[in-house]
Amino acid sequence: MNVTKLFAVVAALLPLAGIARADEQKDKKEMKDTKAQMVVLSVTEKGFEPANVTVKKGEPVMLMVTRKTKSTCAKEIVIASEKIHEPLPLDKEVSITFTPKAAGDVKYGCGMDMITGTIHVE
Ligand SMILES: [Cu+2]
Repeated sequence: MNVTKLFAVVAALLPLAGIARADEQKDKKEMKDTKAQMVVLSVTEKGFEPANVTVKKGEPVMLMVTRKTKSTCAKEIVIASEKIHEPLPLDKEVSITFTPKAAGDVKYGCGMDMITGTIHVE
């Protein structure tokens, strides 16, 4: 087989293999391209961890939240000021994005606001 033909076959197959992953990673890549601030949060028996994080205003924030325990009422995350209300399925990473517009504290919590955390925006 000549080299040109082999290259053509490989080039034709590569995108097919990449489609599923590309879709999955598209969001993360877009966020990276726009200088997203990635914040990794877990829900454990102790609550949201870390409960306090700091981000910069005016730049997109991507929260990657994974609930790691059944023993919690935080089966969802509510960020009232950003009108965000996301279910947190067990052991599944959920990504939430928003752009904090002003400096200050963005509070979030479980659906009943019993287990809480704070995103400091500066
Ligand atoms: Cu709760």
